[in-house]
Amino acid sequence: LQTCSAESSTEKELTFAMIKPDGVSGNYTTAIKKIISEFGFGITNETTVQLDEETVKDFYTEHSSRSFFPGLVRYMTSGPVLMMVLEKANAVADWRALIGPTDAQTAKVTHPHSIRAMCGLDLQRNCVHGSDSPQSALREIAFFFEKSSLGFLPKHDEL
Ligand code: IDP
Repeated sequence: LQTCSAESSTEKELTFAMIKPDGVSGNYTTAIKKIISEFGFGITNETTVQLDEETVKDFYTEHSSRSFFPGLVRYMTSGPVLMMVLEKANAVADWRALIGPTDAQTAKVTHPHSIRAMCGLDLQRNCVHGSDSPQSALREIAFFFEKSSLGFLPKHDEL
């Protein structure tokens, strides 16, 4: 009789990734997807959407009292974004490591091979998003995608 295996680091994990408006309009989607595949992530779901103000305010609610919040909302609604659910062992930490620090200018110095160093512009326009913990990943995936028998379906309007 086989016992249930305990959770191990080889178990697959999901994370939520997004190519932000500057990444999409700067035509970085293909390059970023190539990196995603090269590093062994599967893309289980993806959808391109134009986010509205209300959705962005909800998504970034933890930052609502910060002075950069209005600018963040303007930036995130400035054009379409590509949202993806990524899957692999250690997906959350590995995707965060791959995107690099929040400030793209810092990334260019300290993490020159990171995605934000490659395509980000500054502290705000940093080209990509990644969940910061497994808990955030589940919350963010549930925020944007609906569970269905077919997997996840986008909750927000597809372009
Ligand atoms: P993260 O995206 O690296 O997890 P957070 O601190 O969660 O960073 O911030 C969310 C997003 O808000 C950042 O990715 C960036 O676009 C923007 N942001 C964060 N801090 C600042 C700031 O000080 N000025 C302008 N924009 C900021």
